Amino acid sequence: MILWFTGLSGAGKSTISEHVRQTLSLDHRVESLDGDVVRKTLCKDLGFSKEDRVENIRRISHLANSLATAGSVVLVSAISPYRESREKARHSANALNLRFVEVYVNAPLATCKERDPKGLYALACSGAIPSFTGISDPYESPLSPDVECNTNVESAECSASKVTAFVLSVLSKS
Ligand code: ADX
Repeated sequence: MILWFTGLSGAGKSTISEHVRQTLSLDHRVESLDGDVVRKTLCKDLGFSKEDRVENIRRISHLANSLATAGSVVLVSAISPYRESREKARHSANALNLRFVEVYVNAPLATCKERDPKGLYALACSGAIPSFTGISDPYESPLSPDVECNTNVESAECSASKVTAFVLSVLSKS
C-alpha cells in the first residue's frame, strides 16, 4: 500500500505522516519518502519548474512502487501539486496491484503562511523565491481524496488517527 500525502508546504504532511509511521510501525514494515529529504538525495538535480516537479513525482512514485511491492507500507509526503501526476502515480501503483490512498492534507493558504515553519512563504511573498506553490505557482487540490485532513481545525494526532483508521480498515479487508 502507498499512502500519498499531498498539500501545500506547511499544511502538515510530514508531521501527520510521522505520526502514522509510528502507529503503523508497530505491526507493519513502513518506509517514508519525504519531499524535503528526496530533494536532497534522489532528486537533488531537480528544481521547481512544472517539468521538474512532474519528474520529481515520477521518481518518487517509481521508488514507492518498488518499496510497496517488496512488502512495505510506503508513506509519501510531497506537495505533488499536479492532479495528473498524482493520477499517474495512482495508476502505476494500481497496475502493480498496489493500493494507493490519496490523503489530502488541507490547510488554507493563509494558515500555511501564518505557520511558515521554514520562513519560505515570507521569502516567496517578497519575490526572493520564484514559483512558490500557492503564491506564484499552482496547487491543484484533489477532487475526491480517500482521506482529507483539515489541519486548521484538527490536531495532527486527530488527523493521523483518521488516516490510520482508514488504512487499518483497508488492510483488514485484504
Ligand atoms: S513538489 O512540488 O515537487 O512535490 P516537494 O514536496 O518535493 O515539491 O518539495 C517541496 C519542499 O521544497 C517545500 O516543503 C519547501 O521546503 C521546498 N521548496 C523550495 N522551493 C520551493 C518552491 N518554489 N515551491 C514549493 N516548495 C519549495
